[in-house]
This record gives sequence, C-alpha cells and structure tokens, in this order.
Amino acid sequence: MTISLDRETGSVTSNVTVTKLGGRIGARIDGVRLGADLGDATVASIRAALLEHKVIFFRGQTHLDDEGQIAFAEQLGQLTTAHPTVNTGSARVLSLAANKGMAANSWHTDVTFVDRVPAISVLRGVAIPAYGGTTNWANTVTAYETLPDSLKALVENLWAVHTNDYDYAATAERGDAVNYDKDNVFKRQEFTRIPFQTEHPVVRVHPETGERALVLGHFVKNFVGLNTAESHALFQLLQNRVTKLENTIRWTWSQGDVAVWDNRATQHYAVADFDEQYREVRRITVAGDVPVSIDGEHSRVIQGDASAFSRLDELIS
Ligand SMILES: O=C(O)CCC(=O)C(=O)O
Ligand SMILES: [Fe+2]
Repeated sequence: MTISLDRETGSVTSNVTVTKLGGRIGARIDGVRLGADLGDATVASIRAALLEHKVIFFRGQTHLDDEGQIAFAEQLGQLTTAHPTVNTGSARVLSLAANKGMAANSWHTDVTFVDRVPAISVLRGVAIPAYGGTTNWANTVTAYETLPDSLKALVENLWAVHTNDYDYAATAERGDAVNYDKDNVFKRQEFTRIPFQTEHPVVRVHPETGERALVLGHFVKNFVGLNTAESHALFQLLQNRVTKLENTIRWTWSQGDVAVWDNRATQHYAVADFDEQYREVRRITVAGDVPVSIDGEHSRVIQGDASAFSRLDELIS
C-alpha cells in the first residue's frame, strides 16, 4: 500500500510517500531530503509512519553529514548523549565502525540496561561494504499481540533484569556470536565501565500509541524470581517469537541510507557477514521515558545513574 500525503507548509510543499515493505514491520519514505527545518507537516508525516511501521528507511541521503543528521533527529525529540558508557569522541554521535564482526550482531533493543530507554534511533550508512552487513528489525508489538492467551498471561506480570554486563558467553550459546576482540566495535571493558542494572516489565505500554510491546533483547540477565536455567529457557521461547522471520524486515544498505526505528517497539540485529570489508554506520539517539507496565508501574533502577545520558525532565515527547 502506498499512501501519498501532499501537504502545504506555508510556501513549502512536501510530497512524502510512505511505501509499506513488510506485513508486520517496515516502510520506505520517499520525497524527503533529510536535514534541519523539515516543517511541521513533514515531521508529523515521518512520526506517524514511524509509529505505524516501527522502522522507516530513507534512501540516498548522501548530502547528510553528522550535523545534518543531528539537525534531523532533533526534530523527533530531545537527544541523548552518544552512549551511557562508550566514549565516542562526540557528544551526540555513536559511530559503529568495524571490519570484522561487530557488537551488534545479536538481537537487542538499544540501551535497555538504563531506566530511560531511548525512544528513537536514527542510523546513517556512512561506509557500506559491497556485500553483507544488512540490518534486521523485529516488531515487539506484534510479537506480544500474536502470543497465545496463556503466554500473554505469563508475561504480563513478568519483570526482567537488564544489564550492560550481561552474560556474553550465554548470548553466544544462544547462537549470536559476540566477540569482543580487537577488531570489534566496542571493548567489553569500556561498555561495562559503569555498571547498570534495571528491572523492566516484560510488557510495556507504548507512551504514544498505547500498544503493548515485549521488552527483551540481549541485555536481559534474568527474569525476576526465576533462576538462570529457567530464565534462559523462557527468554529463548519469547525471543523466538520476536525474531520469527515473518515478524522482521531486513535492510540492504547503500551509502547515504538512513534508518529510523522506534526503539520502544523493536529489536534489531546487524549481520556480521561482510568479511574484512570496512563498514561504518553512525547513530543519533532520541531520548525516551521510563517504561510503564500494564499495571502502571515504572521500571526500577537497581544500579547506575543514567541522568548524564538523558534527562527525563527535558523530554519533549
Ligand atoms: O550496525 C548496525 O546496522 C546497527 C548497529 C546497532 O545496533 C545500533 O546502531 O544500535
Ligand atoms: Fe543497536
């Protein structure tokens, strides 16, 4: 389905088209040159498409530099710093560069180890290998909605502990190799420099859409009240629901492409199949609020202060 939105914004006419790419997740947006001052109507169209499709793709934004990417992202909300622990050399830009494997080749939602989980991530393809290095996203709302009633009942009262010092070896056993060698994006030591632990409800209510979404991904350490073996088994069962191929979309990057995802309603996985080629993507992150359970309870900080990463009192949306 293609929806054509022709809108007048003062003297500027925007011609934004949204093309759905998958049954459950993903759309491509054409007719927008990303940057500062897009105008209220265009920003509203982008936001509506994002909330509906969970991840949206803009092709050929080769004019964008870091400043332009930041200026675009700022129109979606208050920005976070680049990362809670990794020093990127930039206040806002998280550069992920790799020529052998990478830390993101495991299903995750960004930065769930803090209480204020980012709302939106904006990722720009800077150096794209000739083959491999695609990124996949999964819809965590449809993953919840398609659970049988028995599993819905199970997860609705379940909470999980998320940490940046999660069990990397166990993650590898789950089939997602995460090797923190010298060629990888981040060193584990830096990633875990400040220990964070947060308890999130496994089902959160989306603050903008009211939809229910599963909050899982590779930062989960265990479920509250369950031992390691039980947590592992249940995690696997639920993650398999999230990452079922029908519940995902895969993007083959070209340089200058921009992907924007709703981090409150998705997980993602970057595929480390580009051999020794250089690959670089850069992320700008839009701040989010603290997840709320179906019962109206907020996530609970166990360890770590994330106020330097994003300020809850400055949230726009
Ligand atoms: O490298 C990618 O395609 C995605 C990296 C990632 O996980 C992120 O930007 O949050
Ligand atoms: Fe990520």
